[in-house]
Amino acid sequence: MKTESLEQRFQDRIDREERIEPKDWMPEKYRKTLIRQISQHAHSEIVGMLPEGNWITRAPSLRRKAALLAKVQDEAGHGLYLYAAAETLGISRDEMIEQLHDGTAKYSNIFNYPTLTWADMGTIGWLVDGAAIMNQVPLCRCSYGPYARAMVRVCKEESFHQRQGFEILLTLSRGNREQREMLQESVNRWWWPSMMMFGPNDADSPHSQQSMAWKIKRFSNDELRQKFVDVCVEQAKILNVTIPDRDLKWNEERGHYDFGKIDWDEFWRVVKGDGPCNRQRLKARIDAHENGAWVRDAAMAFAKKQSERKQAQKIAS
Ligand code: BYC
Repeated sequence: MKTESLEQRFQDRIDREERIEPKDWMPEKYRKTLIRQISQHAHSEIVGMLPEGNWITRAPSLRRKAALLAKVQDEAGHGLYLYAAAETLGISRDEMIEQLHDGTAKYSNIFNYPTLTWADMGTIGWLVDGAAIMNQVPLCRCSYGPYARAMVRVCKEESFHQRQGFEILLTLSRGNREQREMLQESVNRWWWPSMMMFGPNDADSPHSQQSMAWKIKRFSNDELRQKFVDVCVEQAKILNVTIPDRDLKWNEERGHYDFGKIDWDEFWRVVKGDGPCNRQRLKARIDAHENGAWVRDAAMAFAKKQSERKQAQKIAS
């Protein structure tokens, strides 16, 4: 009875658009849902550095290299804000990393595809960051304070990322035939995986209903996917590129573009670990973690020494 009224009071706070903060009472399921979503989001940022990292040494100019390097560093920063936001819910960074490495935590499907050409750096910015912004801007109004605040800065940086990607593609679209073909081929490979980033259709999304009631999610997976399609069709015209979907057409009645069927078998295969690069991505993360063990050990030893020195000074004075 007591729990029921606590839950009701919690829901009333959400309905009044009050922010929930780390020390406030919250249902266990709310805490778990947020840990799941925020940690998976953090993992996506960290794993998401790998496909682009592949092109830093091969960027076609110093200017392109500097921008790409800065973008990948931003992604590391996003991962760190998000891990810190998840830690406020009572899970440690070590536990989250372990869940990524042993495969119990997911990360975005999109980062299990290879980056085969320079055009992929542009397409990731345009479509992948574009999809990410569509999903993340509403998260700035998420009911959980630390997550919402982290998202404000993430979104500002993501919008720069999206523009730098679009500008790479715009340059290719004004280039020679080979460059224009490279652009089209890249968009052909990334379009459908980007559409999958929004998650399963609403009818097949087990978490959506509760997450919307708790105002963690403000729009459903399908609503965001539709907004993404509507925006991209117009941008594709500027790039003079064809979106690889024969069923894409304006629906006057709905006031939106209709689009073709998504291959959900492919989505689940990739999410469950059997995409083109899943093994390579996880191996790279695990290797980096193991190779960095000495840095963590040294930092811990230094912190211990500092605190012992402070303690000794206190006793002496
Ligand atoms: N990939 O009930 P649903 C970035 C899973 S990083 C893999 O709809 P929910 C960037 C889902 O986790 C972009 N798995 O779930 C970085 C669930 O499985 P579990 C990352 C997916 O949570 C570097 C199951 O399917 N963005 O921007 O209500 C460079 C059922 O789904 C995916 C975020 O993480 C997927 N795409 O809704 C460039 C944003 N979709 O957990 C760019 C924050 C679904 O029960 N997250 N699943 O095992 C969200 O907004 C929501 O978690 C989602 C899914 C919309 C993704």
